[in-house]
Amino acid sequence: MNLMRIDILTLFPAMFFGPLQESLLKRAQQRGLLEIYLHQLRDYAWDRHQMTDDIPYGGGEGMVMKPEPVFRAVKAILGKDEGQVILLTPQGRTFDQQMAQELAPLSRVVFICGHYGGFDERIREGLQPLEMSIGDYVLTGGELAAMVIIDAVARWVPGVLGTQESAELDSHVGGLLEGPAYTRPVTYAGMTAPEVLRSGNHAAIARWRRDQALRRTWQRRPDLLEQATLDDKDRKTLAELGD
Ligand code: 6GU
Repeated sequence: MNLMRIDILTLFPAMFFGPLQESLLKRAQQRGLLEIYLHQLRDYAWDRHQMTDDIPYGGGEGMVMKPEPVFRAVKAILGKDEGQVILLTPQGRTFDQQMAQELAPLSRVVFICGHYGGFDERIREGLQPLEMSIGDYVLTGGELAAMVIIDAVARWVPGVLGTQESAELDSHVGGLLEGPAYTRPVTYAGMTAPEVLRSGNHAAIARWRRDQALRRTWQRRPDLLEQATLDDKDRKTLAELGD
């Protein structure tokens, strides 16, 4: 079985309490598929004031995360074990679905969340972490980014999703957005669910869904079509959309 152990180093462990203890991530931990440990970075700051940040050499705005507490913490967390260290920073590689699937098979990951004006550069030199961002906007710290990444990765740890949920069919998997979905009743407020979905013709349903996914992607995220795997029928659908 592929158990994933995640350690999170942060000044604000309480930020994680809600998201990690509900829904899918809660169930994954209860089933033993995922182990998540929170570590208070301040516990590894040994000076009298337990300082984790300090003013930047050369002057300027913002405080810089000090190296010693981070190195001590990572050493204590990993011991002799191997683990992928991930540094959350707006300067990192932008996280996407492919990265989520690549991280899922790892057995140990350590997330380092920073605040203030960034990390002392020696943290990068010494730990050689993977640096990750979740998008082109600035957050107050790495915590929310770590939660987003953990959630997206956990869905790909075998056994985490139930049979009701299928990771493969979701938006962004296979490079397309999902098309529209319907449930009962057949007609609501004069709007009727498509006949084909109620036809029982599985081949026709699959083709309709594929065409709708192509249409939605073409309308909303045409950039994704350049990377998507398309066959001749898909290209025919797209050609008709362009007419
Ligand atoms: Cl990982 N950190 C911060 N502070 N802001 C971000 C981010 C990370 N990703 C996007 N914005």
